[in-house]
Amino acid sequence: FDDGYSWFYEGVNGWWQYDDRTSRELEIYHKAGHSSCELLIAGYVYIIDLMNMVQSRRNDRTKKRRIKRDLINLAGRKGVAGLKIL
Ligand code: V3L
Repeated sequence: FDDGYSWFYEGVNGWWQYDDRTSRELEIYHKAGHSSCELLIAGYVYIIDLMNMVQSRRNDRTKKRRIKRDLINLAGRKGVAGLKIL
């Protein structure tokens, strides 16, 4: 975004940046003050809990990943949406 921030989800030993579309959607829900949202990511519906800052698949709530909104250059990201690109 213009302010240098983006959205990230937790991987092993680091953070993955959300894909651009999902990141933009998260930003809209966040700015509008929503406590959670449901987004389609890579073919699965995820519930993103913006209060507790975790995401999980709607049909399997047991696996939760932490998420964060952070400055891109401080986030030490692993890549974007599972792709190891800078
Ligand atoms: N965007 C894209 N893929 C996701 C997302 C998301 N927000 N959430 C989960 N997945 P789960 P390391 C991740 C993928 O939580 O080596 C990374 O993107 C998730 O992919 O049970 O552990 C990497 O591709 C996983 O493959 O819903 O850091 C991969 O893990 C699958 O959905 C390995 O990363 C199930 O995750």
